[in-house]
Amino acid sequence: MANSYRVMWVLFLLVQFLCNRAADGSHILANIKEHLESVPATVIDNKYRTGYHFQPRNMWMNDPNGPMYYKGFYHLFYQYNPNHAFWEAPIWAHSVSKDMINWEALEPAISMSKPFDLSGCWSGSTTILPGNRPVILYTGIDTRGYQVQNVAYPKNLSDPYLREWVKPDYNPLITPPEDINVTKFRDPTTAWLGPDRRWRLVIGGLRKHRGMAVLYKSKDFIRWIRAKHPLHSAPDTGMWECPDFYPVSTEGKLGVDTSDYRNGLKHVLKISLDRDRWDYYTIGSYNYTAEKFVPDGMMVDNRTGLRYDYGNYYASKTFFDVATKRRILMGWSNESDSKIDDIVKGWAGILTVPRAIWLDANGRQLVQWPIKELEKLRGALFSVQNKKLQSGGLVEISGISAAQADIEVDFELSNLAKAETFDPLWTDPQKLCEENDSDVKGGVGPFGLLTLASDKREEQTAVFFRIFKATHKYVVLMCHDPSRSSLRPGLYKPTYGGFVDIEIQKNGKISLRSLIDHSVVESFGGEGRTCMTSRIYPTLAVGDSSHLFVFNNGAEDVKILKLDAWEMRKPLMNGE
Ligand code: DQQ
Repeated sequence: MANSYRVMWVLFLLVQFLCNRAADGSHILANIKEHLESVPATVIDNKYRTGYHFQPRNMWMNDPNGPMYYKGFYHLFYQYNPNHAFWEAPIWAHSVSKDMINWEALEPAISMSKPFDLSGCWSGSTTILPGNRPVILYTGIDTRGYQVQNVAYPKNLSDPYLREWVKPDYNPLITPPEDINVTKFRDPTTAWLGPDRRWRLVIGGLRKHRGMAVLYKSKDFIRWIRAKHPLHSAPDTGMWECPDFYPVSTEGKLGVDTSDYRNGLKHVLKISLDRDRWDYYTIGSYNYTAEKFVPDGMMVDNRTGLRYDYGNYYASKTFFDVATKRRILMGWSNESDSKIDDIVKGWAGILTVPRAIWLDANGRQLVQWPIKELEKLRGALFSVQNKKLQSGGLVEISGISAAQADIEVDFELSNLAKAETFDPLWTDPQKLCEENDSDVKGGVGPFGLLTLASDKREEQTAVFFRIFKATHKYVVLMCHDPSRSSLRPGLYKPTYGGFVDIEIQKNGKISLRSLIDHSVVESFGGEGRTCMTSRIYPTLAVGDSSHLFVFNNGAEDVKILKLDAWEMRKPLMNGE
């Protein structure tokens, strides 16, 4: 009953909203009404809210903005619409945390108030200036609709919560240059100091079809001068949103300050490609004198390139955590239900868990792993060791709450002889996963987890590997298959896939970790070499009715060397 009141209430608000906005909204209203009336009541509640992933109490969120550490607190800002559960003229919401797991919501840091941001406060970053003085750089949408770059400073540096932010009158700092589209010039990075003690930052931009990281320099953080060339650009890639540029060490897992210019560091340039809505990165060398970033030989800037996450993941941002010397990555995982579902739910958008990120020892890619603070939430444990899974085998992981869990499993493959032959034309891992779901029997694999599964497995989201034999090596494919994740008709349920760059023949072992949290499955394959995130909306596999299995549908036996599955507790989440 409460649910139908909610539908009516939402409908009423929606009608009011659309009547105020659009004179010709009647056809939209008819569609919305029709759709709302067809939404089964079971959908309209909070069962899809996550337990331990970052999300605001309500309404819409998208990109993480300007994460940083200041005086004992982690600060996170994010794109937020306080009025509706859909994107519209965002502001910078603000939360703080001692551990990046428990979050306290504060008042918004930046809202529309000045001619240089009256139409929206879009994404950006923070920089810590000498003397431990944080500054926000963000894109304001001005009264003409132009994208301009602004700064804001804390009002009171002795307040570790940094509750109030002030926008100096000398904003905007940077307006779109003539050759760049005025509505495609946004998302300033964290600024870094070069050996010449000049600040640098890049802004995502588009010139014709060329995506670019437009470079600016400044002595005083007030007057910014455009460099002759972009830091990097690539033809036919479309708009580069939310660029992120930072150094990484070639040894070990520790992070490096964004302004570190020691010899021997590599650099990473991440871009969020608006065309594909995925986050790509390249690793390469940064030449301060030429003011150029040059990706390493094999690295490409397009949709065949490396991705932080091969699933529902976008607009990510890293920061250097001075307290623990880690580089931490956070990304936005959008809903994959409909806009109407979001309005009815009253919320949309989560962040993936904070991940520590470092360069793989082979230098070919980054490795990511959930920050160790997450482990504080681990509760009841189910363990299995040395258990053989024969072809067709299925083991249920019982005794823990499978809808809010953290699972780590090491698989061992004693024999790769049955691995199917890999066709070198198979360059698209997502397609390969689509064509071979978890029911398609293989030689070595598919094996992995069935997450958010209903009792009889009418619903399940498979997370699995398949091993192929190429001419001189083995190829490991990792997939997320949510095609059977929900009995609800009409949901968008894309399959995701990525190759895992490991030499499986060396010891025959491969690890998988999956973070399951009601409407999200976030997985880390090959010790964090390939990551993917899916949003899931089951109807049966909900709460205590959710099950978790390990399966093997390959011809070859697989051994579960070690499996630990923890139920996860709920942290403090923005006052929920
Ligand atoms: N989201 C922001 C933009 C950014 C985009 C607006 C990426 O600044 O380019 O909410 O999701």
